[in-house]
Amino acid sequence: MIPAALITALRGARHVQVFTGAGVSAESGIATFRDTPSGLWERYDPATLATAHAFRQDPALVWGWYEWRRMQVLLARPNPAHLAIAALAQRVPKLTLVTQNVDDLHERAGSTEVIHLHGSLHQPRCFACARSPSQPLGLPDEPEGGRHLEPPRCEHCGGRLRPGVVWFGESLPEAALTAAFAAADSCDVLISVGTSGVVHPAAQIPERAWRAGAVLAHVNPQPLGSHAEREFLLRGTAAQLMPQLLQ
Ligand code: BV8
Ligand code: ZN
Repeated sequence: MIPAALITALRGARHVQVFTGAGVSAESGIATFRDTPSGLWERYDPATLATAHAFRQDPALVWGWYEWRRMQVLLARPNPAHLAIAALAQRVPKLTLVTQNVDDLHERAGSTEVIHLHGSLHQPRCFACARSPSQPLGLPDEPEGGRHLEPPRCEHCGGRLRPGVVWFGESLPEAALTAAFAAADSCDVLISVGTSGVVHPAAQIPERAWRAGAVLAHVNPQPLGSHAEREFLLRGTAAQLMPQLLQ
């Protein structure tokens, strides 16, 4: 059930920011970072695989993990939460969508100008010269069993391609973070959907919006901490609750 005060705040909002994490794609079948996926990957902690160090140590293991994840995304479809966020953008004067996710499910649901703080699975680049391949990657080589896959080579310098994501210990794209913070400073309502709020600096965004006077809402089946005022905890899943915000 969505509190009436939140519906009223949404109806009167000039600028709404939606901030999503892995939980918004969970009901599309994409494993979140907290739930341990099946198979080989149960033995690996994403935080250790999602690093440049891991890629240097074992490029085939890391590339295979990302190709398995890319396969999951290619087979997945946007869920009602992605669709509701795209529809919300037609209902409010201005909507800024910021995601920590590296999938393209927001775009495939019809959202435009999606701010990707942590990059994308669909934009590999060379680990050595940082240039992108002229051709998009084909279908992953079915690594759902978690096979090691040798990364393709760069057509410019022969170096190994790496996933176009921001690894732990790497800086976020400056323009994306600046835009996300600027939206947090000026939005009237911020809706955070499916994020555990542990990954920095992205995790600062909701707090920053609250300090700037925004009304906050968190969509998550798990309990989260909250301020005494101007903050709503909507306990439930993204696909269940996000369509209700459109009422
Ligand atoms: C940097 C791309 C420094 C890769 C990712 C300050 C304090 C503490 C630590 C740090 C700090 N500053 C920096 C750090 C270190 C580190 C960090 O934050 N570590 C944490 C883990 C302690 N940060 C970094 O390294 C960042 N870089 O700061 O650089 C620097 C400075 C100068 C010069 C050089 C460097 C880079 C962070 C980016 C890492 N890359 N992704 C990839 O995807 O493989 S982050 C990765 O984690 C994903 O993006 C993912 O989104 C994110 C996990 O967060 P969530 O999205 O919240 O997902 P999670 O699984 O955790 O939670 C899911 C939630 O959904 C849960 O709450 C669950 O209850 C809920 N849920 C489940 N089902 C549903 C649902 N909700 C709704 N509906 C459902 N159905
Ligand atoms: Zn190269």
